[in-house]
Formats: sequence, C-alpha cells, structure tokens
Amino acid sequence: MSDNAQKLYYPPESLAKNAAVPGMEAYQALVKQAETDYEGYWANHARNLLDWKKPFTKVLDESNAPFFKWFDDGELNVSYNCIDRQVNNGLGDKVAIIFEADDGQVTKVTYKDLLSRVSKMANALKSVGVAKGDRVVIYLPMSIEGIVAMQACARIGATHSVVFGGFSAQSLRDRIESSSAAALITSDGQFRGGKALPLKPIADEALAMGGCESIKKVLVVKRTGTEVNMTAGRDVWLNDILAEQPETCEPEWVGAEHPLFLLYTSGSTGKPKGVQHSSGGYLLHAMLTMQYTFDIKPDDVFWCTADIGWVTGHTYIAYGPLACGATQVVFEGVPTYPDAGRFWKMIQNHKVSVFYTAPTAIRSLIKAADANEAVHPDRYDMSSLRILGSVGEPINPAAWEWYYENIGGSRCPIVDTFWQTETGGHMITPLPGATPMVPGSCTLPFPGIQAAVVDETGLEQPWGQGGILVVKRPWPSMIRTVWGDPERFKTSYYPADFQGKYYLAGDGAIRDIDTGYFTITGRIDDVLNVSGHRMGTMEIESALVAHEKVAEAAVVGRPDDTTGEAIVAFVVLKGPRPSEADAPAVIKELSAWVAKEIGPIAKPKDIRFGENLPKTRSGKIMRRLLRQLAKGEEITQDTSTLENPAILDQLKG
Ligand code: 6R9
Repeated sequence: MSDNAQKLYYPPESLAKNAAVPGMEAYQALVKQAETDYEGYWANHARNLLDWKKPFTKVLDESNAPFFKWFDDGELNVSYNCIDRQVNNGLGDKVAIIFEADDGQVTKVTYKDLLSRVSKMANALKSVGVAKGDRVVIYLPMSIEGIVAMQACARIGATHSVVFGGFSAQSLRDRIESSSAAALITSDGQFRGGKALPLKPIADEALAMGGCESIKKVLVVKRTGTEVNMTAGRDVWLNDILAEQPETCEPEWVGAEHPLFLLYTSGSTGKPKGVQHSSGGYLLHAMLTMQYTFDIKPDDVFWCTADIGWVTGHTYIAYGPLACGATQVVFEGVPTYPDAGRFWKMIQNHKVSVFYTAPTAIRSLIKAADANEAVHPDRYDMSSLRILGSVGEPINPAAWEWYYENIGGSRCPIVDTFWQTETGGHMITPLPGATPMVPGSCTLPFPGIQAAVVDETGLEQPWGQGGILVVKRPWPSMIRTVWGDPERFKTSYYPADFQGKYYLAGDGAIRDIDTGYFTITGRIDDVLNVSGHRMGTMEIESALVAHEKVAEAAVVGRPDDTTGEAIVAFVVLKGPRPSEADAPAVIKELSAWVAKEIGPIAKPKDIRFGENLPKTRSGKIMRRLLRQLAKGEEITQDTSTLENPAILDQLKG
C-alpha cells in the first residue's frame, strides 16, 4: 500500500448477499467471462434480458469498423420490451410511474395504463402521418407525456430526438433542421418552481426561423393552460386527437440496429452532434446496468432526478426502469421548490429505495441544509433508501461523504457512474453489492467494458500515471454514428492517433496505483461541464460573436464550488472597452443574448472586457493564460511572446 492509500467503504453484507453481483469474486468472474468469450458474454445477456421477435444469429459485426453492428439480424420492439411484456407477465397492475408535479400533486400510472397511453399516442402519431424511420422532435417538460411520447415513437419505429425544455428557439431550430424531423411534440408550457414557463411560443419562434420545413405537424400537450397560438393545419391539441385513438397498437418490429433515438450533445468544435443510438444493443445495456449497477428488485422504488432532455433521462427514466418492470418516481419540478427539502421529502413520501442524482444538486443542497436546519435531511425519514447513485461529473470527496452519511445513513453504497451520451449507459462504476468504494473514484469498468488509460500514441499507461481514457472494444450500447455526419463520428471517436482502434471518451483519467481504480480527471477537449451539463466553449463563443456589439470572444471554464465548472467569457467589443460604470449593463445584455441563443444554462457566470485578447505573435489566443486569469491566479509564466501583455491587467476581473 502506498502512503496515500484512501479509506475504502464496503458494501453492507445484507445488501451484498442478495445483490445481482454479490461480491468481488462474482464481479471478477463476469469480467473473466467477457474477456474469454466477448461475444458470447453479450449474446447471453441479450438472449436472457430481451424479448426478440426474431432471434439474432450474428452478435458483433466489425466488418465496417468503426461503424459496429450488434445483433444485426435480430428483430424486436423496444416499447414491447418495456411495457407489453410486463403486462403479459402479470405486472399490469404494478405502478410503473409515480409522477409528482411541481405543485406536489401525485399521479400513478400502472403498466396497463401505460400500455394504453403509449398505444394511443402511437396511433395519434400514425394518424398525423408519422411513419417508421421518421424523426420526431420532442420538446416537453418532465411529464408522463414525455415518457409516453418517447415510448410511442419506439413503438412505431420512429426515431425520437428529445430537446431539453431549457433550450432556446435557436437551439431547437438547429436540432429540428439537422434531423429533418417530420413532427414536433411540445406543450403549451411547463411548471418549474411555482412558475408557468412558455414552451409552445418558443417552438413557434423556432419554426418561424426557417430550416424547419420538414415539420408537418406540431402536437401540443395542454399543461399550464396558458393561451397559445395554434397554426391551422399544422398545430393540433394532443388531448383532442388522443381521445379518438384506439387503445391498442401493434408494435412495429424493427432490426436491432434501427435508430431508436438521436440526442444532440456538445463537442469541442462546431454545432452539437446528433448522437445516434440503436434499439437492441442500447436497451440491453439499459437493462443490464439497471440490474448490476442499481441492483433493481421487484419491490424497489427507483428515482432518477435527471430530465428526459439528457441521456440520463433516456436510459434511466424512459427505458431502463420500464424494461425491468420497476416502479419509478418521475418529478416535474426543481429540488429547491417549495424549499430545499423537496428531494428528501419525496424520498420519504414515496419510500424511494434507489436514488440517482448529480453532484451539483448534492452540493447545492448541502449549502441549503447548512444554512437552514428546516431543510436538513435529518428532518426526514429516508430509511427506505438502500442504494445511492451519482452521475454527470466527478463527485468531490466531501460531497460524497455528506451524501453517504446524511442521505444514505452510512448504510447505502454510492455508485459513482461514469458514462456519456455516446456510451448509452454506465461504463465505469462500482457495483453496490461488490465494489469497495473510494470517494471521488468511479472505481472499475462495468463487466464487459474494456476501459483503459493510454498516452497520446495509444500505449497503455502504468497505474498511477494519468492519461487519456479509451475503450478498447466496441460494446452494444455505443453511439452508432453522428447523424448525417459519419466522418465526424470517425474523427471524434475513433481518431487516427490510435489507428482507429480505440473509442476516445474525451476525458482524462488516472488509475490508482494500489487498486487500479479509475478517477476521471476532466475533459481533455474544449468541453465544459456546468452543473453536469455539457457545453462546448466554441458554441458559447459563436453565440457571443453573433451579437452586434461583440468583435471577439474567448470562453474558458473555472472550478466552481456548486456547479463544478463555471463559464468565464473574455470579450472584445467592436466599440471601446466599457467603463466600470457601463460594464454591468453590457454584461446583462450579453448574458441575456447567450440565454436566447443557446439557453439559460449557457449563460457565463463572469464576463470580462479587454481591448484585445492575449495572443501570441502568430495570433493564437492563449487559452491557458485565460484559464489562469479566470481562476484569479497570478500569471507567473513568461508572457514575452504575447503581442500585447498590457491587456492581461484589463482581463484580471
Ligand atoms: C451521463 C452523462 C458526459 C461527460 C463525461 C465526463 C462527465 C459523467 C461522470 C463524469 C466523472 C462521473 N461525467 N459522469 N465525470 N465522474 N461519474 O453525464 O453524459 O452529458 O454526455 O456527459 O460528463 O466528463 O465525458 P453527458
């Protein structure tokens, strides 16, 4: 053991005994199985976990690498696997969804109800001309309808593309154009924190921008009751057409590789990428991770607090829990309304047993609990909890320990799940009945996932030495391509640096010298992680320079206690640098502009003005310097190559 060996937290024996993976020997046995017969390992799971209309005979097809195919000649339907088979197996009356609205109202949906709601929605989509292979953009709040809409697309073989309800008209327009979607499903508005916020008006604005001509129908859910414009011939109230639909809808059987969904995510360059996922391989990993990582059992009440606009809300709300026949909580609101005890109260009220949230939420709730004893978790009965999860960004050890002690009562393992939009499901994570945990480490690869840390040439690094995180073999739930841009898929994820052999995650990692545990050290590209949301610095820069007053902009991240990273923008205006008195108004204007161009999540926390940006004599922006300035660090490095060292003072902030 090295001197800095960390304290290990062990899974409680009672949990380990009955867990799907009951201990490290069981984990190692699975890893071994996958190593000795990689295809056999995945094929077995695929046969055991999924219901196939037509069984597959091929497992992995690598003939057109890196465009890998899994279970290609098999046929299935994802919605059938999530809903019909539960009903067929006697779970019709089991509660699938406990929906809690922003105002606290609770609605329960059984699997039988869900089947009829999804079938009606599927029929409604067909009635307005949506067919297998079409794309459908879903711009909805957290709602039963959101999940039903996703499932309905899957049922008829349409490919959904969910756009987070916090995104702007511009972002929505870009995603509609890129996917050339046939229909848009939205709502009049959404409730968040006691306020009714608009959605349909934003959708109208997006559709009016041009580039959205592919959209033939807009289906509108009534949620807030706010009055909205309805364009005749194009816009339809969903409630009206749902009422006319038959309650059954034969699932459309599709090939395993049929695209289940696109989800746009930020990269280091250009516009967001449409990550394309498959049907069979994706659902397999959604289910397997529900079983191994969350140890989901028939009596569990699962709650993932993500939004369906992100991948976590796809895999661990819309698909994984349903495919396992679980009962899950779905929450419309925000963790701080009516007060910061909301999550704990909901855990108590719904007897949640598996709780999955993001470090940024935990950190802000720690602050709130410290400030106000009335919302401290010790005021609530959370004895129903048995497993906790974390996702979206690294969890700092202090937040991990607070989560462990105050929420989990020092008895619930925390699964710190590392994964990405592109990976479809968990990649590196503790298993709750097996893996001894270390706060801040996502520990070991999920059985069957061959993760490694390499140098720039692809050479595996010794433990204790940091490097680049890669995955050495294709896995069933991986991204299939970037929608409409296969070349970008190749260069982003299978770069020539590794001879196209390894999947490049885009994160740095280091393995512990004693345990081999992985710790993610952060993105190695120009992607920021703000409150667990991925943002490309380029995207924010493009938004800023699109403003009429801005000549140039550079965006960097700086560590932030609550949001993980915060956005700092360095801006050069076309006119003179604003005086101290004028700056606040310009900052406000630019912030509002970014919110409008991308969405409020992309607003810079700090905007600073200079007459120029620090550049080398060849004109390159020195981002490393900007990162130091953003953090408020003294510039110690040699700035003699700078063309204009004086402007550093202006940008100090
Ligand atoms: C699921 C999701 C992916 C990026 C990823 C990494 C960061 C996610 C993490 C984590 C450390 C964890 N990330 N989980 N970093 N520990 N447990 O978040 O997908 O939105 O695509 O973000 O998030 O940097 O590359 P996505």
